[in-house]
Amino acid sequence: MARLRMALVARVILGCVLLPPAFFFPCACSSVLTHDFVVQATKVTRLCKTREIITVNGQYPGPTLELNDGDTLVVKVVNRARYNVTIHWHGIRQLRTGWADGPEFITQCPIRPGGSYTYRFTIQGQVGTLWWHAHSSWLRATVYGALIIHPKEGAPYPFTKPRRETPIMLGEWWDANPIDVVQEATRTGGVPNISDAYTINGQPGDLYNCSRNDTVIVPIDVGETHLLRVINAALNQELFFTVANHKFTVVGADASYLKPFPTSVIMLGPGQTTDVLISGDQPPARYYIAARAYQSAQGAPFDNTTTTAILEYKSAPCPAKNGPTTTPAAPVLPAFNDTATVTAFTQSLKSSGNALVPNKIDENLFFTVGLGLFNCPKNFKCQGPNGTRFTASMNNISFVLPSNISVLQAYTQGIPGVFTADFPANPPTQFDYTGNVPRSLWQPVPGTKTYKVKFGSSVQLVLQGTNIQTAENHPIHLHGYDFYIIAEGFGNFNPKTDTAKFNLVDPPMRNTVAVPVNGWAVIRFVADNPGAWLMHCHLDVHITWGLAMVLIVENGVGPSQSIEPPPADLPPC
Ligand SMILES: *[C@@H]1O[C@H](CO)[C@@H](O)[C@H](O)[C@H]1NC(C)=O
Ligand SMILES: *[C@@H]1O[C@H](CO)[C@@H](O)[C@H](O)[C@H]1NC(C)=O
Ligand SMILES: *[C@@H]1O[C@H](CO)[C@@H](O)[C@H](O)[C@H]1NC(C)=O
Ligand SMILES: *[C@@H]1O[C@H](CO)[C@@H](O)[C@H](O)[C@H]1NC(C)=O
Ligand SMILES: *[C@@H]1O[C@H](CO)[C@@H](O)[C@H](O)[C@H]1NC(C)=O
Ligand SMILES: *[C@@H]1O[C@H](CO)[C@@H](O)[C@H](O)[C@H]1NC(C)=O
Ligand SMILES: *[C@@H]1O[C@H](CO)[C@@H](O)[C@H](O)[C@H]1NC(C)=O
Ligand SMILES: *[C@@H]1O[C@H](CO)[C@@H](O)[C@H](O)[C@H]1NC(C)=O
Ligand SMILES: *[C@@H]1O[C@H](CO)[C@@H](O)[C@H](O)[C@H]1NC(C)=O
Ligand SMILES: [Cu+2]
Repeated sequence: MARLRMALVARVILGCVLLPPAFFFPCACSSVLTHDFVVQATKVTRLCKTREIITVNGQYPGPTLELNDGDTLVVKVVNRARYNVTIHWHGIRQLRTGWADGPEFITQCPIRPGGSYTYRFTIQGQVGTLWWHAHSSWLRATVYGALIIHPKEGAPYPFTKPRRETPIMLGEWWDANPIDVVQEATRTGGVPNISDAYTINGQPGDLYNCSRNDTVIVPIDVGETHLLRVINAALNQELFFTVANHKFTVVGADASYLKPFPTSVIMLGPGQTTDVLISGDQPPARYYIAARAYQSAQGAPFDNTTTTAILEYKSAPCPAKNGPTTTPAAPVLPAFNDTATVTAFTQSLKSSGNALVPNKIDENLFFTVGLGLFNCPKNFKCQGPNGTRFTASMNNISFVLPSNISVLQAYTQGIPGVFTADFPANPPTQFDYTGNVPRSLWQPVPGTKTYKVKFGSSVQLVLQGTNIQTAENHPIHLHGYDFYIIAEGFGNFNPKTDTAKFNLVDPPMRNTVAVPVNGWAVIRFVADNPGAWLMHCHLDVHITWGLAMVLIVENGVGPSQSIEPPPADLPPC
């Protein structure tokens, strides 16, 4: 998938004076790009079976959107499927355009079958790899695509310009309808069925039945540099990613540049992206590109398969190319539970530019994140441990989505009874979060609770994993914001000693932080974007169980610090 401006794109130049090349200078011209997304049922064949899946425009993965920083994207989504749907533009700041963010019942009601909605927003100061995906039930299993932001016209990358670029979307495939899988789990209270395959750009690759003929081939030439834009679009699994015999230079993550560093393996939680350079510095041949699980929850079932694509040197001798006789060079992946490799990788991430870390804190927050168990309703048989139902929570609140209006509509229109503004700033009970937690603390309280902050507040948030039921690495995503990750560690966060570990100089900026298993992470950001912003675990099984909350950021002074009025075609509830 090379740089491909889509046929559907209408590029309208706004306010840009075209000068002859001799006068060329980086111009701040911006464009409006319009796309049509038709959500529809599409037949595809994977793992020897033909299934009907939900796609955008019949494509799986969906269309890659490419634009420049400063451009405006206008996407008309038409729902021709039988499910409610919304689309989320993962990592886009959505400054003052929260109505276009997408999570159902948070910023909008879903687009019902037969309905449509036009998402309209401007990229402001973001460059790199993001993606878009459905944010309604588990539709994002197949409804997703890459969203690539190039620097403003004429502005350079802070690294050698790669000869080629390829989005690498890691996905997860069920030999079943993913909506049936989540509905079954919701009914029984048990763990949803694990997936049957991982995929690279929609294809499982050579190691699965009936897949070999469609394995994705990524070309490279001797001596050239290739930018791989790796995106973890899997539903429920953190993944290791590597290329046999090659080293990566990591240059960005979640559309923020990083100080380049070498590594042979990266780990991405669902929602995260990582930009890596790879050089054609090996003997011309074929090499496996591969991904498989990083599974931090001990004893939990997981999909233990490996997806592959092939890095193929264009100058490789012919028989190497199509002959089934030559197997590509084998990749080396860490063990599924190799947390030490994950920690070493995470600690290598540093901002490349000037990090403007807030250091006067207005809101000092501490949220626990983890699992739990609900007692089974009477006269019902639940399939969680000892006849319970699985659940999850932040600060002991298991989030419940509103069902008849969005939080943002209820907030801006002052409609009572939809949510409460009493999400606790600190855990309601202090306990040894990562120790042996007494069973009496395992059952959270369901609720639609939000936490409200003033426009412009500097926020510090400690995300503390818990050992309730099972400790696990949780990829926590905050909508509408990028944040600095100033420290991470294992065990309980200690405000007396752990502040010494804070990196206020060059911490990485991301939109999703993988909170270490049985550990903690500290993030900081300035609440400069008014709206209602979902914060949640990006393992969909955990958001289904309630591992979420909503941060409400109030309007500041005047229109430039206030959320825009809702678009006229915002879907009715
Ligand atoms: C989940 O797995 C069980 C056991 O293999 C199977 O019986 C059931 O049909 C699966 N559910 C779905 C929705 O595929
Ligand atoms: C491939 O098919 C064979 C024979 O049907 C089966 O035994 C095996 O489990 C399948 N492998 C995978 C990875 O699905
Ligand atoms: C793969 O391609 C070969 C050669 O074209 C063909 O004989 C074979 O049937 C294909 N296999 C599958 C599973 O489609
Ligand atoms: C995962 O699969 C590999 C073989 O591919 C096997 O050696 C390993 O034991 C499996 N691990 C688990 C935890 O199932
Ligand atoms: C990883 O799992 C294996 C069993 O599959 C176990 O022997 C090993 O101790 C585990 N390693 C860690 C670091 O937990
Ligand atoms: C389930 O019950 C057994 C026996 O009473 C107990 O040992 C175990 O800890 C319980 N597990 C959970 C998750 O409550
Ligand atoms: C919407 O749902 C809330 C509870 O979730 C309820 O209090 C309210 O009355 C409902 N409003 C309408 C218009 O149905
Ligand atoms: C969560 O709240 C419930 C209900 O008040 C309580 O039983 C439980 O102990 C609390 N757990 C924690 C971790 O605060
Ligand atoms: C679809 O969305 C509407 C609200 O817009 C809601 O009332 C309905 O229950 C949803 N349908 C499903 C299947 O979730
Ligand atoms: Cu989680």
